[in-house]
Amino acid sequence: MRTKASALLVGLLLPMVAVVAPVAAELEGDPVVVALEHLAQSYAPADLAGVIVTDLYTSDHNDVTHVYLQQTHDQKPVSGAVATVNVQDDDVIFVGDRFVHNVAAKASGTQSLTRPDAVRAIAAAVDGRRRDVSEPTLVYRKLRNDVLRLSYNADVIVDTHHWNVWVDAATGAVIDKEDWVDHHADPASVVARTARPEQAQAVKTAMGDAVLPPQRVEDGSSYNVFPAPLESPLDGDRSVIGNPADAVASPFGWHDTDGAPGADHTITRGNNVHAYADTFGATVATWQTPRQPVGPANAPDPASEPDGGDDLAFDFPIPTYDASPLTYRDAAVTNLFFWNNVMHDVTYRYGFDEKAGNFQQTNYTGEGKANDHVLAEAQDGTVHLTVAQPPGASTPSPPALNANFSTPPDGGNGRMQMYLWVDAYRALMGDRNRVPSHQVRDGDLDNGVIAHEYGHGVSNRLVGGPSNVGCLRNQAERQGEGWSDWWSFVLTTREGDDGATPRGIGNYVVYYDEGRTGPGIRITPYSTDMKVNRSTYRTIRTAAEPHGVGYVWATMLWDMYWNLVEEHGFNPNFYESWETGGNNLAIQLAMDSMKFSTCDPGFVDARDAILAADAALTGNPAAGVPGENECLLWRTFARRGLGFSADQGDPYSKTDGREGFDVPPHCGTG
Ligand SMILES: [Ca+2]
Ligand SMILES: [Ca+2]
Ligand SMILES: [Ca+2]
Ligand SMILES: [Zn+2]
Repeated sequence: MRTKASALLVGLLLPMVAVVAPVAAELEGDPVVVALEHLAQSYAPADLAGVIVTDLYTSDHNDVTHVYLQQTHDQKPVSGAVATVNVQDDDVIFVGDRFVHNVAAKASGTQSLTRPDAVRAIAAAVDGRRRDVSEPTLVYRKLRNDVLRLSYNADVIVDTHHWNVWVDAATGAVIDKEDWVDHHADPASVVARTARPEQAQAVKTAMGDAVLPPQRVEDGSSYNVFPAPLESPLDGDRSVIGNPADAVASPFGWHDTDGAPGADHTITRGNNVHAYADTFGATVATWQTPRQPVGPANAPDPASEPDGGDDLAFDFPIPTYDASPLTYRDAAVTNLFFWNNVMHDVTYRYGFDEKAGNFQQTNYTGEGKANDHVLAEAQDGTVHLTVAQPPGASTPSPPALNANFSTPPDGGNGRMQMYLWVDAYRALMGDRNRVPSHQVRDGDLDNGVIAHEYGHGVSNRLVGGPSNVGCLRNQAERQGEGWSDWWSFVLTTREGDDGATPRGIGNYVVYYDEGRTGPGIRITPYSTDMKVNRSTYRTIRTAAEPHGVGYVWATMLWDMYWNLVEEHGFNPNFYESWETGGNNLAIQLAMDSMKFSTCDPGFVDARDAILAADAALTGNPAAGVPGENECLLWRTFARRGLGFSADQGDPYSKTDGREGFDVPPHCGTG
């Protein structure tokens, strides 16, 4: 049964009486009341007085209402003290909470700084300019050991970072900061080995195999791109794809913004993404023909939004990959536009829709916050002028070889920055035998990298609710990089593939020309074969944060994907519903579990959220009916040490966990 929270409660400070007094008849079954009554079993009334509902929505496919709550003290939010309560059929089916007991006793600090003082301190904390700092707000920041400190909080964009900073309201000392930008690569975890391009053994995918939505918008548009399931140019050639917009997720096509039939843009811009080149300081792109900066950073270069004309025909040449990517800029922007839209449409199908806080300029349903389509910046040159020399001549600035995604709260534009990749990884890793290729490769042509970056937007908006994008930031066990690597694979898997065949991340941009089976930039390639990828839960103890830790999580997700495929079959069309294939089911469980999850999940928390998602989808938790895939999921996680008796310890520590290779007794011996 669908329940709707009363508008009165949402967004207001909830009086204590709502929790402790007998519930008025008209509020019975209200998910917020159900959630607070549940928390009242563990928390004193004083700790729940003034709780704020930060987000609340109901997922259509499983009828679960997700209630995201924040503690307050003295009418100020307690940053980090949040709870996720999932309600189905008037019952609480899964809870993750980071609330604090005895808030009043743990809160401390005074406000002696003025706001201008706070702005100065926040700017100084990140070497930023004062004018770039947002209006500071007073909050209590939850620290380790549940110390709550009165702080000024604001965000500020500096270079490739979008910092969210807390400074002590009395002294201006930095208390905490987190970056809303997720970066693709972590040079320290890179191993390098490569072949010359002419030795490539590309896994060519036959044209005509492109994966397209089952219902499409017939707007006449066409794009010359690397379509799914191609991961990169190493997999095959481009082809012209017509009418690719999903009629469910993008009902007015990819160039609409007003919700009325007819394109509102003929350039690479629409409701889901605005793609353009941002080569500020574009000497990066070619050492043969140095260029002058062509405009401000984080804005379109002049004439860099390719125009498809009234026919919406986006067919631009790539004369050769050996020349500067500037020579195929329009083709690169087109591929970037296409894949951002694909990610929008696919994730929409699985519940990252308007009310769940997705990225759209206009919300056609009126739910969720709008005006936050992705700004996709191709051949981004903001910070890496230092690679403007022949590759190998000197060590380039590592940020050049990267990509990133900035995720502000719902209502703020996502920003995807795709950089150029000179052939320098091997040099960076100290491999003296590598003769660098003289290519410069463009991340805009690597669909896996684009999917990875967009995946950060999805996970950051889903975990903890759309208003809270800080739930995959601070804990040492954070899974964000894992969720993102996994996206690179689930949209590029083909009929006949299997989980044992190694797959690397980012093979194209780091010049592993054997293609998708190359080692990639993580600790090992991904594989369900324990001889290829032997990682288990304890691997995170020594793995780098965040990419190495994420690699372990993606390893488990990849196992889950293939075990579900083995059980339920493979559907090449990843747009179709969770009932049509094990891979579709894997995507659904992944998406649902992020909505279910506690803020700052450890690995056990994240595992439990997946189990709960399966129960809500295929079982009936309120009636005690388990999920159909419960034991399959337990066996999957148990094989990698995240079984029944695994203990994560503190999610903020990656060294205190204990492995468990067992399954619950009712699942047999594993
Ligand atoms: Ca930029
Ligand atoms: Ca939004
Ligand atoms: Ca731990
Ligand atoms: Zn990443």
